Amino acid sequence: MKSILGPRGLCLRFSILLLGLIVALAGPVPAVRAELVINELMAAPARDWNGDGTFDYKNDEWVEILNTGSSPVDLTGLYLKDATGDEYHYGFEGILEAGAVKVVYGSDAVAWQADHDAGSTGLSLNNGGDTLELWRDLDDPRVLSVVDVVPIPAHAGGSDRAMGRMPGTLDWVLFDALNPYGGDLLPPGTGCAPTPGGTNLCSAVPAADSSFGALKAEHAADRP
Ligand SMILES: [Ca+2]
Ligand SMILES: [Ca+2]
Ligand SMILES: [Ca+2]
Repeated sequence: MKSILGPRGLCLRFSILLLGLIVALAGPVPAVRAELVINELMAAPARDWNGDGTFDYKNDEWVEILNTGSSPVDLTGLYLKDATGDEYHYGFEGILEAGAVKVVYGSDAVAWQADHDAGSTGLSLNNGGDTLELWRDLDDPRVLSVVDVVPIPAHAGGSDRAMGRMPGTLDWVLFDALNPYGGDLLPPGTGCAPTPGGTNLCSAVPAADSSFGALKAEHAADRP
C-alpha cells in the first residue's frame, strides 16, 4: 500500500522523531535570563557628577543599572520613568555585558528627550521622595513589563547621597560618604562612597534587613 505521507512526508516524520530524540537525550534547555536591576541612583546632586564642568540640579542626577546575569543583554526597549506621569525619561540602547553597569546622567536624559520630542525634565528624581521604574517596552503590546521598581525615601534624597545595592546581597543601602546619614530608616547609611558608572563597593555591615521588601514596606508606611 502506498503511504499517504509520500517519501518527503516520511522523511519529515523521521526528522521530527530524530529531533525529539536529541532533545530528550540532551535534557531541558537551560534558560538564559536577563537579570537587569536598578543598581544605584542619586536624586539630589550638589556637585558636578556628570563632569561637564558645572553643577546643575537636573543634569547631575544619575541612575545606574546592573546586569547581574551571566550573558550580555541588549538594552534596546528598556526605559526609565519615575512615579509621575506615563512619560519615559530615558530610553537605553546598546549591549550591557554580564556583570557590567551603565550610568545615565540627567544630561543624558535631557539629550534623549530632545531627540524624542519628550520634554526636558531629565530624570526628574524628586529629592523629597519618589519611585524609579525600569520598564521593558518593545513595539509589541504583549511585551510591556516592569523590570525593576525602587522606592526612594526622602532621607535618600539628601544632597550628594546615593542609594544603591550592596555588592553580593543586592540589598539597598545609602552610599553616604559625602553626607552621612545617622538615622535608623531604611536604607541605612554605610559611610561608603557613591560609584556612578562603576561597580558598587562597600565593606560596611548594613542593617539586618535592608532587603527590597523591607524597604518597600517602610516607604509605604511613610505615605499618608
Ligand atoms: Ca532631584
Ligand atoms: Ca554637571
Ligand atoms: Ca555604582
